[in-house]
Amino acid sequence: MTNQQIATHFARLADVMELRGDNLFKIRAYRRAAQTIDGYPRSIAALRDAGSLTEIDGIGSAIADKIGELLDTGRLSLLDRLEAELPAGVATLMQVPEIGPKSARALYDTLGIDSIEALAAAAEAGRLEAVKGIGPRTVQRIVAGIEALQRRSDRSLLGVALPRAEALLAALQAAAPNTVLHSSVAGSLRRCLPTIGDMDLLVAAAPEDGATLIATFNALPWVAQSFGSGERKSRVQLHSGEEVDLRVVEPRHWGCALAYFTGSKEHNIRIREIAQRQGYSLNEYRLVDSAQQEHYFEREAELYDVLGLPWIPPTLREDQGEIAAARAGELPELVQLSDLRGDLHMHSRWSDGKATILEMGQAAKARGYEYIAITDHSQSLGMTGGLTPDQLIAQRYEIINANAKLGDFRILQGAEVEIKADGTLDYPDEVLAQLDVVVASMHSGIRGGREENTRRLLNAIRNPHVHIIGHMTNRLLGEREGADLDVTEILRSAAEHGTILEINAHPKRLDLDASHGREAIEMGCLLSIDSDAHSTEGLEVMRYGVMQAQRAWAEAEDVINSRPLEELLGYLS
Ligand code: DGT
Ligand code: CA
Ligand code: CA
Ligand code: ZN
Repeated sequence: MTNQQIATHFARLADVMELRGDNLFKIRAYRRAAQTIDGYPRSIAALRDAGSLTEIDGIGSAIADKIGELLDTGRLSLLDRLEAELPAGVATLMQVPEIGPKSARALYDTLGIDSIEALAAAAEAGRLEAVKGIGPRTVQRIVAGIEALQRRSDRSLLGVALPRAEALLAALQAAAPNTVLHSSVAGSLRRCLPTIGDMDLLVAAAPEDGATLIATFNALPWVAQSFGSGERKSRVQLHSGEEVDLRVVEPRHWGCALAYFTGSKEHNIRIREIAQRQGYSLNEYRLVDSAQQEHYFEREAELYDVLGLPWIPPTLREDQGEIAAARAGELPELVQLSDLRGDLHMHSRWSDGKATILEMGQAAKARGYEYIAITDHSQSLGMTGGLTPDQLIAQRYEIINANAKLGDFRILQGAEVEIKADGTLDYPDEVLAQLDVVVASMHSGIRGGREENTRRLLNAIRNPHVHIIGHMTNRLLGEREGADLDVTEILRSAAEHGTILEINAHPKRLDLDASHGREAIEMGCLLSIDSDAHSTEGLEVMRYGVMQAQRAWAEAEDVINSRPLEELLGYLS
């Protein structure tokens, strides 16, 4: 059992006791223990074996005994008993991020709510405000919390799953040299969705190698358990939690199989209809014509070609008009990572970044960029070490010095200025006017209503000193809903004022999302794909931003940072 798992049990014990109205001192002691254990740098299990648990501050013999029980039996009998005494389901209310023990208790006592479903129904029926201490704002937060909980599902971030999948394929290739003839990620990974349900991997190998490859894959050290495998497929769970579907096909099946397993299902259905209309039948291995002749394709493009279509990039395969566009010869020429010449949103040690300005510049130059903007946080974001106007002046000197050392490369001075709750910006216009690049973002207070949030963004968009709106909704995938916004109104205003909209490439953000990005382009807005890096390694996430831009049908000309420096500066001024 990990320290974190032990801590979770004590935190839950404290919650349940609070829900019951138990002794406050005990509750506090359990909560403190949970915090201590969670943050403890060494293995609690090992300390217990060494008999030295009680040497830790805040862990007395009673708690040490409970840790022992947990480690031996995997359970806390006290917690089990107290939970059993509660009305069934009340404790589960606390899974909703906004609901603590007090509200859970009040919800049950007042309205008899004992499940997430009952909670959602009561919220919908407008009954929650009858509960003491719950006002309209809290209701909104509870509704958002329920949605977040339902969505928190088991999907993993593209930025986490894709590198893992790529490493798995490389490990398979290394473990079975000369056997893997082609390999690729498929499914939502290949279509680059922001979150991934399960990982689909596809490998081509000679028919006689299939079974060995499957066995080799199942024996890779990353694989925790197998849910069953055959000659040509395997479904496993990794130690890191993800589930993986591996398929092995013959090389001649590669084109059809890759197309089929890439999906989306909706895109596949449309493709199959097109095949049928031409008298073919199509499955994941081959195309059969009306004379029962079988056709195999080693490349995906050959399949599309037979159907009279150009190859459609996987990032477009969502049945969102890509087939009609392909037929009309109007597929976009999608922006590529190599089109980007710079990165206009990143942080240095001046606020909450880990690297110096010079280090960020060197790392960006090494990636082949021509320019970057350092956009540290503004003053009101205290916990990020946001800069005062005076600090901005001092920072300017450091940027000038770094530029002198970097030669043919340019660091621009920017800021990520907070759009405050009242819609004003965190620097006065005179300060903003001194900066090369102004990214305006909302971090705080996005739980205001739709109107308030929209008004804040519109104010920023109208400000002539603001160049870019950073991560428009401020969503955090799997953690937090984005702000409720009138997106169309915002995009219209951005187009009108020439304000650029960011696709933030951080794997947790990917904000704008693809549908907003596409709407923005259709309305005539420019995009900027930015890393929001807080370290030199943080620059690497750019590829996820490019993938989302592709999903938004963006071409290089839609993306401001694909332009050369002079052109960029011309636009910004
Ligand atoms: P996910 O895993 O939820 O992120 O989404 P996908 O798209 O990876 O879905 P998954 O893993 O269930 O299936 C992978 C691909 O296999 C899917 O994108 C298309 C193909 N596929 C799966 N089931 C069907 C089906 O019933 N019909 C068709 N036409 N294709 C399917
Ligand atoms: Ca999948
Ligand atoms: Ca799958
Ligand atoms: Zn930032």
